[in-house]
Amino acid sequence: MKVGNVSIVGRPNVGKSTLTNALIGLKVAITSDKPQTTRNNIRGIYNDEDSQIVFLDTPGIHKPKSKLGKYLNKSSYSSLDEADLVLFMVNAKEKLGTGDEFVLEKVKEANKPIFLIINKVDLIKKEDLIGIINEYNELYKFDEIIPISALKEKNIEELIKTIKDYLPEGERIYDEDEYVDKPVKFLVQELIREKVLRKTNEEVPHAVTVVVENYEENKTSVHINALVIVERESLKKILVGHSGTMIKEIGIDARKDIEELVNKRVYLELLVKTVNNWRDRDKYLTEFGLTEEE
Ligand SMILES: Nc1nc2c(ncn2[C@@H]2O[C@H](COP(=O)(O)OP(=O)(O)OP(=O)(O)O)[C@@H](O)[C@H]2O)c(=O)[nH]1
Ligand SMILES: [Mg+2]
Repeated sequence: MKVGNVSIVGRPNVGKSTLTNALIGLKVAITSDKPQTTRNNIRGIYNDEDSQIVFLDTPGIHKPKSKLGKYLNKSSYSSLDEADLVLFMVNAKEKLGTGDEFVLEKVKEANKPIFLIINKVDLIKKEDLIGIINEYNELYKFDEIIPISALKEKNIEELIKTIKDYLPEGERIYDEDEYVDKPVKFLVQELIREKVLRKTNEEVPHAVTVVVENYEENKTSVHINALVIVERESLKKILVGHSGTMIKEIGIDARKDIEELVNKRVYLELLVKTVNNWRDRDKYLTEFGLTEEE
C-alpha cells in the first residue's frame, strides 16, 4: 500500500483548492476567483484499494503586504516539511513570472521530489502547451511535468497514478471514510466565507472572517448562528447590502452547500459585525494579523 503526504503549492489563484476537491471527489476546500482564498492548510484524504494519499491544500504564496499575508505564506512553507512530494502548480494561461520563480525557490529548499503541475490547460490552445513546458523545463529539472485542468477534471487520474510511483510503502493512517482533517464547524465557516468572496468585488478585501457562534443539531436539522466579521464600517455596509439583500443572498447560497455537507435541513442566521464591536477582537487580530502594517 502506498501512503504519503503530497503538498500542493503555488501562487494565489492558480487552482490549488480546485485540484484538491477534484482529487478527493468532494468539496473539502473553498475556491474563488479572488487571490488568497485559502487561509489554512487543509488535508484532503484520498483513498483507494492500494493507497492513501494526504493532499495538503495550502494558501497561495505571494509577496506579503500585511501580517495576514505573512501568516498565509508561513502556513504554506510549513506544509513542505511534512511532504513526501510537492506539486508545484502554475497557471497555463499566465506567463511564467517572478511570482512563480519565488515559489519554486522555496520549494527547492525542501529537497523533495517536485512535480510541475500546469493547470487550466482548458484555457489555452493545445499547440501552445509545448512552448510552456519548454520554458519551465529551462527553469528546473522537474521530476514530472503534468498538464491538467482541475476545473474540468482532466488528467487527474493520471496524476494520482504518477504520484503513487513516488510514495513510500506504508499503512493507512486515517480511517477510510475520513476525507478531511477539519471539523464540520470549520467547513461551515469556510462555505460561508466562500459565498462572501464570490458575491463581492475587489473592494471587499480578505479581511473577512466567519465565526460559527452556535451550532445545534438534532435528528433532522441543524441550526447555525454565524458572525461575518469585517474590519471597517464601510465593508459592513457592502456586505449587508441594500435593505439586507446582499447578506440574505450569501445566506441562501451558503445554506445550500451546508445542507449538502451535513445532509440535513439547515437553518442559518448570519450577522455582520465590525471587528471593533466584537468581543474576541484581540484574539482575532493576533490570529489573522488584520491590522494594517506596512
Ligand atoms: N478555466 C479553469 N479555471 C480554473 C481551473 N482550476 C481552477 N480554476 C479557477 O481559478 C480560480 C481560483 O481557483 P482556486 O482553486 O480557488 O485557486 P487557489 O490556487 O486555491 O487560490 P488561493 O487559495 O487564493 O491561493 C477559481 O475561479 C477556479 O474556478 C482550471 O483548470 N481551468
Ligand atoms: Mg485555495
